[in-house]
Amino acid sequence: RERTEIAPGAVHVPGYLTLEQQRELVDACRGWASRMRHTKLPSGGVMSVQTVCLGWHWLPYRYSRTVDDIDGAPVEPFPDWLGQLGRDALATAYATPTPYAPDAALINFYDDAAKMGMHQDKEERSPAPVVSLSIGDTCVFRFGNTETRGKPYTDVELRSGDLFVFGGPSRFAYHGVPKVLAGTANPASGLTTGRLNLTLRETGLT
Ligand code: MD3
Ligand code: FE
Repeated sequence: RERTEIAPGAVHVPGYLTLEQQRELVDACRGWASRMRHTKLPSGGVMSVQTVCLGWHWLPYRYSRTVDDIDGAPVEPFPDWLGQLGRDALATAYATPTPYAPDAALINFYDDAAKMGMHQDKEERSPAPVVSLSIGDTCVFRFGNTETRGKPYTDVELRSGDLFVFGGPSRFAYHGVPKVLAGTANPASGLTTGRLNLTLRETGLT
């Protein structure tokens, strides 16, 4: 199948998920959706994306076993089937079996207006890759460099069913989502509007 390495360790696999797998993931995410929140930033801002976490709760800028910034409830468990999907995704992207034991998922929902600014993901204590799965509306994903928030960067469209893996030298690159392309979702994906992104991570925490 098609695999594009946009930078060392950063591999895009278009159409990785079947429509049936996309619908199953959307259904699972609907079960967690009542816990989706706009994360508050220490700057006083609020993220436009809505997020729910599994396994470990991410808050700026650490992980917790409890939803410390909302109600202190225990974080939802990270299901085994999602770890299996992550291992299959990594093996497909890197075209070689690679040990992978993700213990956290961040599930982000983007409405038409949501964006994510350029940032690095540095809260994990493991060098393992991040697996990203996209469903629903197409977005413009911006993949930058490890030195600065700005140029040089590469813009890539992520469509429903696409897999992206970020490992090796790409693991700590700046990245963001400057735009969601409204109205591009295929209803057969399970989403009629908006974009879902699941990222699987090894936190390296105990
Ligand atoms: C590159 N999410 O949750 S996925 C995030 O589409 C995040 O919701 C975006 O950035 C989204 O932190 C982008 C692609 C992605 C995720 C994690 C990465 C790219 C990454 C970690 C390191 C390098
Ligand atoms: Fe990120």
